[in-house]
Amino acid sequence: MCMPRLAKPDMSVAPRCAEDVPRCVEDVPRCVEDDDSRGPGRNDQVGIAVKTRAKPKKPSQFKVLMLNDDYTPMEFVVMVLKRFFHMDLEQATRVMLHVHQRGVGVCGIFPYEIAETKVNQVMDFARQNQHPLQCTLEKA
Ligand code: TYC
Repeated sequence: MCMPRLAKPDMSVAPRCAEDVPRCVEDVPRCVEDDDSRGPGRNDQVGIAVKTRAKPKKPSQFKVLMLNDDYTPMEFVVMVLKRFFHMDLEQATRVMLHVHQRGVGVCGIFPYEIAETKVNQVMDFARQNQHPLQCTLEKA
């Protein structure tokens, strides 16, 4: 028997990410017994699920941006790019010089929570080392 309005999502398939988790009754497959109509013509069929869930949305992507300043040493920026964005020396040097010359550059593109974590890690590390390096995120 189907539980009206408290129907549970199918747990046999693990959600790929938080975006895939049903948030409301409308996201959950309904069965015909959820129909509130009573009396003649009532549909007595049991256990036929009607899937109404919309297509799961892809999580939005965010650019992590590094900003130039006049005081943070170039070597420190290169170290940050290697440590938090897994760049090799050549890549990190290229991105650092791009930021130095153009004012801003992209360190990577990630889902929101990862991008936010990277920004916090960079800002914390810069602060601990008394450098004014700034890092921010922007919707890709
Ligand atoms: N402009 C800095 C200097 O001349 C170097 C630098 C590069 C600083 C990139 C920040 O995001 C930055 N020492």
